Amino acid sequence: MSQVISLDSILTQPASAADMRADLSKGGCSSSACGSSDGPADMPAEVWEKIKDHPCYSEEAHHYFARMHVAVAPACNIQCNYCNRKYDCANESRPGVVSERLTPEQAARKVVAVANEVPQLSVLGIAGPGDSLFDWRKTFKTFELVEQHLPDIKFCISTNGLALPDHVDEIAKHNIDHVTITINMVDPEIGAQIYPWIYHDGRRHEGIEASRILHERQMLGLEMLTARGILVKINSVMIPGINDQHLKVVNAEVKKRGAFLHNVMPLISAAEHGTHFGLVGQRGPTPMELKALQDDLAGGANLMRHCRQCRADAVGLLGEDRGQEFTLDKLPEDISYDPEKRKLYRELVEAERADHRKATAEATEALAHVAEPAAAKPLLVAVTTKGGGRINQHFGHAREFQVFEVDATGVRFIGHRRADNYCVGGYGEDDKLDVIIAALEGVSTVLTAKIGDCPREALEKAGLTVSDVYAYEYIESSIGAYYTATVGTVDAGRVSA
Ligand code: CLF
Ligand code: SF4
Repeated sequence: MSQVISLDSILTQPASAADMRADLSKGGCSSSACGSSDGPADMPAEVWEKIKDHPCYSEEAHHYFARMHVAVAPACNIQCNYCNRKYDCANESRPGVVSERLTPEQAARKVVAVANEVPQLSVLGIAGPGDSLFDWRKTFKTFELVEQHLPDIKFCISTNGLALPDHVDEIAKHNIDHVTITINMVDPEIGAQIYPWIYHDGRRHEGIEASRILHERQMLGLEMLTARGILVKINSVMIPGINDQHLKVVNAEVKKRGAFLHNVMPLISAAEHGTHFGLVGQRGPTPMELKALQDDLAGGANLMRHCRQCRADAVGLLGEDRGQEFTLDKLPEDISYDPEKRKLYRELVEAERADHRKATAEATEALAHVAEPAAAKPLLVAVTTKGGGRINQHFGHAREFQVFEVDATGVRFIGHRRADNYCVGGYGEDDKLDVIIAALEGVSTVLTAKIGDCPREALEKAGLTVSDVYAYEYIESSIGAYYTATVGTVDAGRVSA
């Protein structure tokens, strides 16, 4: 077992650079692995350079780097059936969440304040609360102000794509290397079930005509961006019975046009959100339905599986929510940027990542020698983590589980399970455990840093294996070691399909 070295020391202490280095040298960082599907060996160096610190574009980076969103662009030019205009753009935010609206000047001040306090911050995203490119003046003004203060932050935007072809030059001018387009269909007949209207060329369009225009503009915008080498991620909302099977066609079409990643997100729909889909009872997919579709998409455009459907005012690592620490009323009067802590954090992360990758490679090599029974199915293993790629979170503090698939070919990250997606009833402790057990459908094992006797017994009674012997180890090598030690002995009743 390795000792914990932790980037935690940087993140939790107002330590001097010298203190941080001393802490690192005490280290003892050892093995385990990173489950990143694509690393520096899988792509041209210039592409890796663009994504290596982007928590959404690199699965590996999401263990170490944070993003923040600023809500500067309130206007929108379309209507999605999963959106309620009272809240923020549901194409890039959890539905039903409203953020603090900011002017570009307020946003720039907030970004500097967050950069001083959160050394993991690597990306500033503008994703609404309406459409970042329909409200383009405020979006580009914000980037212009931020780039004067923070030369070492990446810019990212998310858009529905309708106005995109008009702004590709401006996107390139501001060095926005990452653009997300939400594309839910390439067939306007399906689109008509998702979009009741759009506003384009000075007038409102409805029905199939609206979806046809949206589709053509989305494809044109995608082609224009990829022609300039800008990395494009496609978000698609999976809506069972409407576009779930169709997303295979979407995946093929966006791959053909050079999309870098495809992120299939589950529809989150509830009557209290006041959306059309919520009110008519349109359900979202179950975790296993989402996984089945993602498995079907293997071999197409590369999939992003670690999206957390962020809050609209998200600040922090994906899945973490520090937005409330940085509301306007809490920002200091005088803010000037101090790059030192961020610089040091990046140096330490580089070393940690190299160690993590080495451990992953060793774990994969060890798995290749496992005497796996011929009929063995991959196992799904859930872990609790608060970042850094380690099993370093107490079960009782976990608001989500990261889920990995393991077999003799390796350990693969396949997604996360948020217990709160299932929170529809009262919340006694027992209710919470029931919710968690339901969220872990298909999972056979939970690896955690620590767990009390009561939840351990409840999970075991539900057929799950629970272990804390890999506490503070890297995730992937722990799962590899667990698999090597137990293959062939896991209860087939909880083995995933
Ligand atoms: Fe924000 Fe989106 Fe940029 Fe990331 S989020 S604008 S690409 S910096 Fe990321 Fe959040 Fe998923 Fe979006 S986890 S909802 S994919
Ligand atoms: Fe809502 Fe975003 Fe759709 Fe506009 S693009 S209607 S803000 S979900």
